[in-house]
Amino acid sequence: MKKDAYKVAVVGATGAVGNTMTRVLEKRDFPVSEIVLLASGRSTGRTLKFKGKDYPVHELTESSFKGIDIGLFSAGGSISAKFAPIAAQDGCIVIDNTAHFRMEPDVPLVVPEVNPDAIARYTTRNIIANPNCSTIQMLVALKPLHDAGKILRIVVSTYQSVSGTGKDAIEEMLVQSREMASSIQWNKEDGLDKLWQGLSPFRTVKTNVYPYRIAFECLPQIDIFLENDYTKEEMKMVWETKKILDPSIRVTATAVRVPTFFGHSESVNVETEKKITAQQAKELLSKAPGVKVLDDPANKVYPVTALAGGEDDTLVGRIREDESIPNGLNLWVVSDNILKGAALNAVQIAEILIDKYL
Ligand code: NAP
Ligand code: 3JM
Repeated sequence: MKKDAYKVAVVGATGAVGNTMTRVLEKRDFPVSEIVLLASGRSTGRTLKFKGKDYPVHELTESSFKGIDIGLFSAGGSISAKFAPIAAQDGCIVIDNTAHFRMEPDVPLVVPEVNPDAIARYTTRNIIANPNCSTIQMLVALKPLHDAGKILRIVVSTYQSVSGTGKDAIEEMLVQSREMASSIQWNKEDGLDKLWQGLSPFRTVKTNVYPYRIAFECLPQIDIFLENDYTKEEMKMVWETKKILDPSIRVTATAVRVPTFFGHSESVNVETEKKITAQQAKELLSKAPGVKVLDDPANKVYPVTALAGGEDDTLVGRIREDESIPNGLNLWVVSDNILKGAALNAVQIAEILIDKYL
């Protein structure tokens, strides 16, 4: 049903992703006739702004989706598991940001720059899945290289910011950082043993969100451990890449949480069937949709999270040949995990949906 404007529900509207979805709908002037902001009962009574007006936050219930055209979900896997089918049954097309439906064969899993045509298959379930943030930015960067030289294998390590875990994690990192920075009295004239002493009370701080302190630390665990001793976040990158880009690609991933606020960084190594030189890769990436190349080592130009925050494009730099194999490339890929990694990708899917399929 083509319309001039659509009734849109944002599920998890008070969260890091949901709130950004509302901002992206505004910024891109998505045709919204009515916005319905949904969250848990804890948020009842709050209001949020949309296009300069205050809107109440409603508690998500089974009757929230009557008359809603599009539902943007980001309130966690168990909420989507329960409420996305209810919404879909009521005729609402769900664009789901959680991992819950991603690998179901009859649910399209979409990165608009990579496989926009998959959206056509939304009709079976009325659900479209948004991939994991780390998968999205990696595939935006790898699609042009795969088209040019066929990627055989990917080895990726991620450096993921705390905003990917949500508001509680951002707060946990800030509280820990403030406490450490103010209580550790050390300057460069002091010996390192004094720094060790200052750090010592923080070696076993009590945490709520992460298993260990995240301030001034790197944690090689994102999401739960699976039977093969990989984390679920790592396996999401493997499974989702095969579903979106090419089932024959071999992928191995290590996902690490680092103490940055916004933006995920990735060291990506690919082996291709056909040789792609670093120069060719730079040219291909410069023309690729959704990519901005920042690569001028002589002038210290490369992507960092400070440049990626608030930016729609995925930044790619440090493009160089892997000298240990005949057909290999190394890249450094950085993107705003809340924007392209979640909210923007979901709204781009909604845009294609209404333009081409409704
Ligand atoms: P967040 O900042 O912690 O926000 C969680 C949101 O979910 C809040 O709006 C919260 O409402 C709502 N919520 C929690 N329990 C609820 C319930 N029982 N009923 C209704 N709403 C409920 O988390 P976030 O970073 O925005 O992430 C939210 C979800 O998005 C994640 O769990 C994940 O599944 C997905 N996500 C996907 C990606 C991606 O890569 N595509 C990236 C990040 C997150 P209250 O404020 O009322 O508690
Ligand atoms: C990113 O509570 C949950 O089930 C959500 C966990 C989560 C996910 C997920 O698995 O859906 C947090 C942050 C993701 C994701 O995008 O895969």
